[in-house]
Amino acid sequence: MLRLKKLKSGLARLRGRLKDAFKKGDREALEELMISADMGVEITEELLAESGGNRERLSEIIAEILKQAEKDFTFPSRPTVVMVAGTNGSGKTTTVAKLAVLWREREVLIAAADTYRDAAGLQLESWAKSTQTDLVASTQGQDAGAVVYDALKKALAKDYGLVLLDTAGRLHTRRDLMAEASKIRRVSAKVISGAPHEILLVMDASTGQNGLRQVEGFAGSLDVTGLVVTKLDGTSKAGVIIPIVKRFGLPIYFLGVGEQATDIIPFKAREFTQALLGG
Ligand SMILES: Nc1nc2c(ncn2[C@@H]2O[C@H](COP(=O)(O)OP(=O)(O)OP(=O)(O)O)[C@@H](O)[C@H]2O)c(=O)[nH]1
Ligand SMILES: [Mg+2]
Repeated sequence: MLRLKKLKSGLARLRGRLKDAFKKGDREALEELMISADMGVEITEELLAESGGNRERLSEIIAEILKQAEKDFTFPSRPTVVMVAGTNGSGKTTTVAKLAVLWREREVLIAAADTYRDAAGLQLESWAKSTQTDLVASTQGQDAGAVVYDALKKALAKDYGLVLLDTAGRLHTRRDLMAEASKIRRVSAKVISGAPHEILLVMDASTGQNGLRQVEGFAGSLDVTGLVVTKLDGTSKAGVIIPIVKRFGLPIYFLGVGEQATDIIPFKAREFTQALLGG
């Protein structure tokens, strides 16, 4: 449970300040902290009213909310195709590498479908090498759909169990790039019926409320099936998980807790609540 420690230490500062506020019974300070941790004004008010500012009670309520987002990841077919999407720098490529390591025994193929950013291919190649994962590489400017097509054909021919599609960072407001994301989906479905079986949206927790709006934008234009929330190893905005779960009702499959390939943990409501509030 080494990785859980990273989550706990990542949230230690916030947890410490919350603990102080509880200890002093300082409701105003507590309210301020919850809002500055990006739980949102409305939700903070609700949570405080419902819990009466009592730590155990608040902990129970938050764990209950977060429980809705707890879901085991399943692999409906061979190969299962997982598309990884999100805004620039949210941690997509790193998450692909982490998942490749986590699911190694499933026989993983990675597709470098980020053909937009210069050196994106190289970054993924270096991850593939260090994690010893097979990769369908690409060059900048290449059609992302074509890379996905090649990767899925290869996966079928060589009997891979899982294909991870790394995609370019994009804002949901960029029409051309969102169209590209849709194309990746269409191409996937053409090669393998039902693919991509999961579309994971990678969200950087440290972007807080801003990230929340991005989830909203993505979920509205791409059929996101679940979330990976990254950079929880050092953010004061981790409270944003609560409005995310309340508002979107999407599963949170994993949390990113560092830059290494093993820095990933499945999302567990109780563990997260404890890391946030102690107890
Ligand atoms: N601390 C920390 N850093 C992370 C985590 N996940 C990713 N990073 C870092 O965030 C930065 C961006 O990560 P990438 O994986 O390249 O992000 P991306 O979404 O693929 O970026 P683009 O492809 O440019 O959109 C890198 O410096 C990563 O090491 C995490 O869970 N914790
Ligand atoms: Mg990337």
